[in-house]
Amino acid sequence: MTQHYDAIVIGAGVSGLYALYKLRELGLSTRVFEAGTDIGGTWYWNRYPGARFDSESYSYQYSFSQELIDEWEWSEHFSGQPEVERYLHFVADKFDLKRDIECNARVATVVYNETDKHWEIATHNGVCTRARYVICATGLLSAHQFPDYVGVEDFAGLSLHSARWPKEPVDFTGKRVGIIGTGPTGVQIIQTIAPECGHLTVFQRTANWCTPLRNRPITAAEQREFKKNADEIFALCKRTWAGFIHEPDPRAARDVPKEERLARYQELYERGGFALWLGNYSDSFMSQQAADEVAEFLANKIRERVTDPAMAEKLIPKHTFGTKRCPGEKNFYETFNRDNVSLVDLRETPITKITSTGVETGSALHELDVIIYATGFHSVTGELLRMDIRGQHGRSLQEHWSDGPRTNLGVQFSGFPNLWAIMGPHNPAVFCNITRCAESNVEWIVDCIRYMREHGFETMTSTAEAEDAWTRRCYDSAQGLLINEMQDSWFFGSTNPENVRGRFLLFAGGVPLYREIFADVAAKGYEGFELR
Ligand code: NA7
Repeated sequence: MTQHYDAIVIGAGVSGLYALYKLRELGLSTRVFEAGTDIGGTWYWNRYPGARFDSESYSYQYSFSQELIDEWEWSEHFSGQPEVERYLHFVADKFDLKRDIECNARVATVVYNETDKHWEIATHNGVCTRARYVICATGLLSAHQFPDYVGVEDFAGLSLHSARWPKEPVDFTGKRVGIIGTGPTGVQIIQTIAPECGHLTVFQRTANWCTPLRNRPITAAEQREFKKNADEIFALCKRTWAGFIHEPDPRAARDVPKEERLARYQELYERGGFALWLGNYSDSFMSQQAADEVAEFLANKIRERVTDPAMAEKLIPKHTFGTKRCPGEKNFYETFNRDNVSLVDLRETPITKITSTGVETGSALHELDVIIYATGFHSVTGELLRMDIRGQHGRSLQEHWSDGPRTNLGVQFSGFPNLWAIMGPHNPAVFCNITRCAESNVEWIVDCIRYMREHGFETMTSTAEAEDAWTRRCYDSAQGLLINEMQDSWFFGSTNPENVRGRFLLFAGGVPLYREIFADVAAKGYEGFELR
């Protein structure tokens, strides 16, 4: 039997939970479908050892309810996955959200019925619904990927992907463990499990510029401060380019004496989190010279911390500082001083295949009991393209995006009326503190729906022209930034299986500008969108 709702939300992570809350406020009957066996999205799936925030906990939390802020106590400056998951359950329980969420329900098809202007949504487990509005809250980094090495299926030991980590703890004691991938996830896992493993072999294709996280417990006095100043913290996040608490020095690095610059790098290095990445000088993302100086500063730190000079050189990245998100580390570099840790540089000796007993690189076979894949995601578009979404004239999203994703403001696609994406392609996630961006997207989308209902419009869809203009604007937004020269990253979908790679998938104009554009479009009666 087909159930009818006003709105369907796909995904019960940070974005989906808030979308449900806001749609309910509007009085809409809403159903949320979630593929996991429970809510939490990213924080449900990524339960690997060492998983934690790279945003300060109090800057990542929801801002919409003072009561929620008052009632919840974060225990650490960068809380770990178990606590974040508990927080999302606390939110869902507090606002009684779970009664409208169906877990274990991965959406398979989302098909537009032009006759009655409704969407028909079916899950893999056979639930069929119809709704006027669909909101995809499927996340940017949800569609996890195994590498396409020959033999991945053949390994006889335990294979784990970081984004599908089992709920039961994995015991590494005395085991020969191999990990492929040294992005933010790989770094968190490596530094956490190394002391436990019999031997840990790290297979590194690209070293990353890691900065110290400096996590620590939140003291009672800090707790009181954060609660009292919550509004100021959120206001600060609204002002900054990336929605974080880190504000760069407004001067260009070249206008500051070298000694003062080096002292600032040291101070930011001590401060932790993304301070060195985001709180540097105003030209950090544009000036090669400024980025190279920070890189040299960090390279020297690595040389100081890693005792074997040859190992240190392998751990020093070769790409420009700041062009990828910086993994937050704690004793990551010291991990490579341990006797039970070895590093295989895949640029020197690439993996040739995975065998039943381990990983083969060139002529060497690394025998293993466990292989951990921290190899990332089909980024940004992955989860949207895994569903079969068909808009007007039966046109699929796959067809619509055959030359790379096209969106209007990152939230709508022309030919797909009343379907919105939160944190879809072309949003500012390149530098974003996710909840800050998710909240503003949800609020804007729900305001669209409110506007439509108040003004008697049945459908809203982006015009093709506005979509083309926004898509071009996203490509242009990366021009002049150093990130544009670093196409080997998830910002460009470098490991995505689509035909088209190397398209910048995000908006690099910053979070404040993004919010201004949204406000402007709404103030002009949703310019660039067709309301019928
Ligand atoms: P990332 O940042 O996409 O990192 C994936 C890592 O896996 C990276 O080191 C990749 O190396 C490596 N990788 C991917 N495919 C392969 C193959 N085939 N062989 C060897 N190594 C491979 O994902 P994360 O999960 O670490 O982090 C994602 C985001 O989560 C991060 O930005 C934070 O915001 C939180 P490569 O660099 O491609 O050479």
